Amino acid sequence: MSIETAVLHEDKKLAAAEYKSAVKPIWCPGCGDFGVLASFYNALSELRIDPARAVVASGIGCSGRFPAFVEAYGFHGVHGRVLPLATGIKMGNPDLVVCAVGGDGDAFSIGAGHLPHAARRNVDITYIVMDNEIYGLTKGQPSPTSPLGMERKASPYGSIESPINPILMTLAYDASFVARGFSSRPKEVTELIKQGITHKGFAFIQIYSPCVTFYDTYKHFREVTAPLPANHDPTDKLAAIRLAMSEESLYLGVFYKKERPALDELVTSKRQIAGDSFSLEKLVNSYRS
Ligand SMILES: Cc1ncc(C[n+]2csc(CCOP(=O)(O)OP(=O)(O)O)c2C)c(N)n1
Ligand code: SF4
Repeated sequence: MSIETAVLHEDKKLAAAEYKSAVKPIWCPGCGDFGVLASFYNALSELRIDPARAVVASGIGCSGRFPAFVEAYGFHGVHGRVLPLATGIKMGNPDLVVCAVGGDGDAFSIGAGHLPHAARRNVDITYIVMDNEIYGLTKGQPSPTSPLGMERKASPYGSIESPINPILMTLAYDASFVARGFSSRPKEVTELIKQGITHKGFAFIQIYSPCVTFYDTYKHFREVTAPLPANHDPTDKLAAIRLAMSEESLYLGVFYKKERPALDELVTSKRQIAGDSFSLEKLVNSYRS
């Protein structure tokens, strides 16, 4: 997005700590979501985002508590509906920086039907999925990204359902920015979030964020993740697909990035052609009458 309308005036900059709200996270000590939250504060600080011009929306889950911990506007919505919510916020006020956050259950189970549409419409939001490969809040049921054979209390014989590949899926949906990070690599995650926020269009970022209480995968992800090859060209979609399918490593970095008009730009240009002026005030008043 052009974030000009959401940046602090002149040379003003807030420290990362100033994006912390007064609400203290109640996540279990060691939860991967902490790493994502710290990176998020850093990204907002480095981009000099005005907290009064930023909105963080979420669905339900441990990760869904995220907006409460950020000094910005927040909306903790219902399970699986963060993308329609964030789309409405962005289209109602395109000048805002809008981020959607949540877990793999929220994103790929109950909310999965919304993902292709947000991607194909190229809604100018950044969608951060904290993927712990399990339902944390409801105490450890398998999620769509749980690996085959994952044995927990709710899957005593091991998970028997093939996991989805979120990167492959969003590439197929034509998301215009597709990236993956790991919560234990906060500098990289900060960089990905910054790139997602400044990308004009739908930015999808999957971040491995282990659930220490129900499925501690820190060691596993340290072993199996690797940076994308240095010569990867993120405009090459077929290369991105091949890397997303790799069985050698789970690659981290920007798989794909393409510039194409975002939904708010298309709507604005259609309105201009039709001579239809838009303002948030007019929209709100239309519901009052
Ligand atoms: C309509 C509806 N169905 C089911 C639930 C129960 N529920 C709450 S959170 C959740 C899944 C949480 O997993 P995930 O989205 O991966 O987030 P995490 O807690 O792991 O961060 C479920 C099934 C609900 N709140 N609402
Ligand atoms: S249950 Fe898991 S996902 Fe939820 S706060 Fe605890 S460690 Fe994090």
